[in-house]
Amino acid sequence: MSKNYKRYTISAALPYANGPKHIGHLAGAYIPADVYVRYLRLNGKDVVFVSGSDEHGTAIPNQALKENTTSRAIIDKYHAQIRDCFEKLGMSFDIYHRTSESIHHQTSQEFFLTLYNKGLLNEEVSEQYFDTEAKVFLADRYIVGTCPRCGHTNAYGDQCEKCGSTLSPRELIDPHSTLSGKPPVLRPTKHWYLPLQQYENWLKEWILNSHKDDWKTNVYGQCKSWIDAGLQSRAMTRDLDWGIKVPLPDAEGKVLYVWFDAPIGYISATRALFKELAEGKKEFATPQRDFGKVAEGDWKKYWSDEETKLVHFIGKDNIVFHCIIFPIMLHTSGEYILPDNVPANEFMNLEGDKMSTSRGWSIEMHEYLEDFPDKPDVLRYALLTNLPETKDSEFTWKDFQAKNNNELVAIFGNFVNRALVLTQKYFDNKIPASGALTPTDEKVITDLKEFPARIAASLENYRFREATALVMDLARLGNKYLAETEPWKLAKTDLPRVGTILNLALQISANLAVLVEPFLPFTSARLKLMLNSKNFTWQECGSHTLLKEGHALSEPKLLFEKIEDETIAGQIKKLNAKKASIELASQPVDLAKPEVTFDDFSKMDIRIGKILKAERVEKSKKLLKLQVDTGIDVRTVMSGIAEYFQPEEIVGKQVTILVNLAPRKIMGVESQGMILMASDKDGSLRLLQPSAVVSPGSKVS
Ligand code: B3M
Ligand code: ZN
Repeated sequence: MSKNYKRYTISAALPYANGPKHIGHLAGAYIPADVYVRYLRLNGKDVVFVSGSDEHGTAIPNQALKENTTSRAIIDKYHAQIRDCFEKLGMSFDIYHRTSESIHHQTSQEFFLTLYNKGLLNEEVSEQYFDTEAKVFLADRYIVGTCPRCGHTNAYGDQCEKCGSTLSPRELIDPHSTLSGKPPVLRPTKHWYLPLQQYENWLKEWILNSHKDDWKTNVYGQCKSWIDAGLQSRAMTRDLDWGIKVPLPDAEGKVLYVWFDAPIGYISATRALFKELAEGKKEFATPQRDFGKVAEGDWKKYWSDEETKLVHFIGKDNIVFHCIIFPIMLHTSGEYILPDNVPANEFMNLEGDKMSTSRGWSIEMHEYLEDFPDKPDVLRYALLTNLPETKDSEFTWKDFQAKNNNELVAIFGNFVNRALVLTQKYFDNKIPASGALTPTDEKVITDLKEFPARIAASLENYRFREATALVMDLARLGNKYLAETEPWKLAKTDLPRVGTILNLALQISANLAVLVEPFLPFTSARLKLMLNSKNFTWQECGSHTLLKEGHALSEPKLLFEKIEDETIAGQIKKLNAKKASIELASQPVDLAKPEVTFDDFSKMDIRIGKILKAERVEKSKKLLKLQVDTGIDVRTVMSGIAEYFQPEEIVGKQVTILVNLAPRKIMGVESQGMILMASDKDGSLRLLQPSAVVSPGSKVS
């Protein structure tokens, strides 16, 4: 199965530019993809790494509606945000493209026409919901109604968020349009369908037979259940005013289905990359070996030549599109290669719950970077050691702290720092000579030799957690070697022996600097700087003679720093607060009460008073007994605010009071008025106070 490929095309899913992306997205697709690509480059492979923003589909106009702006403004805003975060986290894309670019529109339309001209798309007319007032066909998300399964009255045309069922708009009871609020009507509309079922046999051969052993079981299993359940025709076009126009004369108001154009985005990104390379407007993300002069048309080799290995990195919710629909498109077009592998990951949960931006239970990339701007590698490490490779995994802040403090600081950082500091102290910061080797040294040298191949084997099989653990094992080997040989104790008696030990420790450090690069690129760069070492390749690693005797080192600095308990507690608090505030904001407010006349209103005598005294009421959790100076008199008011205020904190405060409310007895005490309060959606109460102190008895009108 494992073929020797001449070049590589590696893609990472195109995130929708409709909002920020969280660390679960990173763990799903981007970090594994980046590690893989960096590893290939270190091995001198010819590779292009593409990704970019997915800027079509209903997700974009949906968000524009929410933010009260245009689709264009949404994609510009989130494209820039996501691209910048990726860059700060070290994602080494050769190009981070956009599906709104004209070269992408052109590539997608050409692709559509290729299939159309071959007669592979079926034109079908079906009935779809139409909003007669807004004069548009409604995307599933724009239709709400009652869920036929659970009775939830606000279910969407594609999904009920209460019970989680997948729905189709026609199943909704009492549907209405979110645009006009009116019930939509069914209207015939024409679309172009890809008959997936016609390719079942081909898919069975290609996936179920040929990739049984090399695709991950979670990916293979999902494909198998789709194929076994029987495939259906799927419309490749939509009635929408946002997207890529269907390139046919009779297709007014129709655009390509977002899942038709988005994966083509990988192709158009590659095209754009080579165009810019050829024009000298761009360079590869990392200096490439000499693959000759680049021409604009070279992109084709990365998509058509059988000697190119195509790998798609995605999260599990994208499997069907990358393993079934897009491959059928590639196959039937007759022009493209197929993915060799689609190593999709499962999901990463967060602190015991599903990660979700909309529910506020997430750590967004930009949030992490704001709080830990100098720690991109710590996040990479915490995610890498915890990737949802075979099943869902979980991110916790405590684990993040432990990975940093117990592994990055205590093992990796500690080892490298000891080697460097001792060399500075005893050998003028130059690589000391290596003398006679002991059996301990020999054993370490033998172990060291095996690491590059062991790490490579894990990476070739998309086992990134295992590969990350191996790199840490190499640091552990070094740490243990120093602990056993204790060079700091020998300095007085046997300096040459100390030199031999440090020489080997520094050779391990030099290996680490290279082998850790795919995983922790920023750390690798800093370590290389301290070691003053050149860019060794993967093949050169494993050697214990990378750095020559007398080679001068630079000033040692700490690679990692401890993360304190307070920092972690602060993050957990922040996460809970974000969720609570989103929950509160999403609760509906009560509708307005029936209209009143001005006369009705002016019957109420509302004044500003001052609380003179406040005391708890025996046997009541809710009540405080207040003495209020109303300006007119001093009176007793029983107020239900004891759960929100301590008596001592409100004495002296100004309050708003209805003074002509008929008195009534509460818990045996006559209450002579009512303190007005703001009650939030969760029922919590706050005092209403004038914006500056006014004299008691001031009227409110
Ligand atoms: N934009 C869905 C997602 O962000 C979709 C991926 C497209 S990959 C071609 O998960
Ligand atoms: Zn439901």
